[in-house]
Amino acid sequence: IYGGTKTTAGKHPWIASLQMKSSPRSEHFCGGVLIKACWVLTAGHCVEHSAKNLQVALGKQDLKKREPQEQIFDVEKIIRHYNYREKNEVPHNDIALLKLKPVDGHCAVETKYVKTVCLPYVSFPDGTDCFVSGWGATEKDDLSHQLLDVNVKLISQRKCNAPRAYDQRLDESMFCAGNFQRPGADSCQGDSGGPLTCVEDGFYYVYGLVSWGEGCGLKNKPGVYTQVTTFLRWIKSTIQTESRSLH
Ligand code: 4AZ
Repeated sequence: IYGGTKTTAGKHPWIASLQMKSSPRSEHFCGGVLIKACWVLTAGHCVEHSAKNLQVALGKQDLKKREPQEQIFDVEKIIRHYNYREKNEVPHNDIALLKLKPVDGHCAVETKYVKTVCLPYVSFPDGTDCFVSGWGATEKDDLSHQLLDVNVKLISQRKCNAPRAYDQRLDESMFCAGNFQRPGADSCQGDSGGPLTCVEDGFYYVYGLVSWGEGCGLKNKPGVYTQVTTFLRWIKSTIQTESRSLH
């Protein structure tokens, strides 16, 4: 996260750290977001590895520490969107679901530090103030061991597809967020797959997933996010189908 600040513990209890298993410590490579006890939403471009080498850490703040509030899971299944494509360096339909492997019959247990986020059911207007959070690159370092967040505003498709911005490279599966006037607040490498959340009536909604962008914190190049509302039917039907079938 560029231009961000350290979050207080439990401010984003749905954020997940996707890690490659390795000893002595697993390595964070992408973010994710808990939408149901056994289900984490992430970016399609985050899941090129096999499920075997993957783990999902919930309830984390500091990646360098073992924390009493953390909950760690193996991944039972990776389901990437059937229309995920990378074309001219741009990921399209950049979304995937991870099914967590239950431990003693259950997945995530709700605590102050681990909670599910709401799926959005309507669009938020341009200019809405939202949050993006993650352990990705900062203006100083290529990873932050502390969870950071920053405020970004939703930007209209018209502005973000303008010649000086992304010049028609955005499709309906994407939107931009940031600040054209005052750049610097942005997601960056390592934040991918993590949540952009917007608050309404005290409820947090996962409106976007960190997907791509030209650089980080640059003028006229805001962060690009997967538009979660475009994929609501896919998310709901996939979870329903997978939860119905017994394994
Ligand atoms: C990346 O490489 C990446 N500034 C993520 C977010 C942004 C740029 C790059 C947005 O994963």
